[in-house]
Amino acid sequence: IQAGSIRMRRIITAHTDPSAVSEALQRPSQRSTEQIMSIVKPIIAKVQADGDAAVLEYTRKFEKATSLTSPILNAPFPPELMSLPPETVKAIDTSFDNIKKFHSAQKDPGPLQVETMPGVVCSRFSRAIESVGLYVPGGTAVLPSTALMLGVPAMVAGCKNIILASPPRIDGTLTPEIVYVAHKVGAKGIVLAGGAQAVAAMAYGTQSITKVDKILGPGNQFVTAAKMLVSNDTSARVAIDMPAGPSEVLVIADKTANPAFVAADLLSQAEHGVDSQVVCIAVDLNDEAISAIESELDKQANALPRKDIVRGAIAHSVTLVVKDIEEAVRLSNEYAPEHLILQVDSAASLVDKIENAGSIFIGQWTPESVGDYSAGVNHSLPTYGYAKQYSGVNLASFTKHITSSNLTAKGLQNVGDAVMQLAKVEELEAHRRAVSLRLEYIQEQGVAP
Ligand code: HSO
Ligand code: ZN
Repeated sequence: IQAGSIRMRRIITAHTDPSAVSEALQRPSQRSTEQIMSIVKPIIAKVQADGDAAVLEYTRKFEKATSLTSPILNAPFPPELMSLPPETVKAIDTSFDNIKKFHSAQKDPGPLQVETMPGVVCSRFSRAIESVGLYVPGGTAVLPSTALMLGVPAMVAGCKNIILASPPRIDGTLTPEIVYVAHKVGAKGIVLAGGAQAVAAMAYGTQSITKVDKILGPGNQFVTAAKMLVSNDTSARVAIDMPAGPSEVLVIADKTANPAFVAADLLSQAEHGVDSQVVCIAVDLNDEAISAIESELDKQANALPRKDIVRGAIAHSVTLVVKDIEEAVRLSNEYAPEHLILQVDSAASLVDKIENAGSIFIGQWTPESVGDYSAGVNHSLPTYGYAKQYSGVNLASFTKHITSSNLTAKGLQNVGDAVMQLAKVEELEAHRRAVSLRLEYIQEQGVAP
């Protein structure tokens, strides 16, 4: 290995104890939740107590935006704040259209209705969550794509009040791309704050920021901790999308995979942050084939502007060499990656076997980047193994369901005995009588069938 070379650890599973393989698939440990919570709690309390003044104070302190005078930029947004080169406008518009198409197709086809017994009709239908707060992280990269991934489905769902939150730059402004996206999705305003203070402002509301019903969007550990705290506070009555951790990708590659493509995909995730993790599962590849991926990775990594970040991510990343595709799928399902890239022969036929993943990228012509930006799928996905129980952001994230029951007299006669008997078992007499007095009425008065 040459000095300065960037390469991942290599583990051949056939020669390794299974517990060591599982160990290699652990996510990099994060700062303890308790430690983070102790930093975040007082920030939330201060925003709750002092509102706008507290939000402004934190933004001045953390973003160094000392000239900022209001914690929110309200719509309509001045055109000069979203002036962009035409090629950027075109890219945002194309991505917006595709994300809109895919999320519009996720709408319920109409109320679901089932007659469970003659005269007993149950329905379910969805309604938009009225007010949502969309967190768009700042930090080492500007992420207008995240504004699209959250804003477009919120708009499609019909949320009446959409607000964004994003930390401003040092001069107090936002990147014009984010303002343009906010404008396109019909956002009412953009909270000029990041971190726990932005989350608290949207959860409780301030003098100038409306309280929201749900907060969505990725963020660092402080943002995640704040989201968890406010969603546990019944006085806030606010929901969150999911806990978020650092971004990650798992690539399954076999002999048919192009080493340059595999390396490029691993690096596109590694450049997100030093805490990102990338995993390559090499299916029955010989030494030469693995070395080809490794030298591509090293070569490409060293040519990247963010190579120092990449180096950090690669340091806790791993290549697992496995014997067959079944083993690859088993390990991938165990890891439950946020992104799963399949660069294998007949990749599409493998999808049926995937149980846990945020989003799958099928075949050699589908880099994760297309899903990150423009294909139409959402890039706000469960990380840190949460793909085992969470879906990524989708249209349903911005809606909730209402159910209804509608019975005829005949229906009540049909289901009444079951209800009365269970009410009796639970010793809830008022429940039983709500049925029995109606049944008696029907018996005495008769009703039209
Ligand atoms: N891969 C990131 C999303 C993103 N990539 C934003 C580029 N910009 C997490 O899914
Ligand atoms: Zn990405």
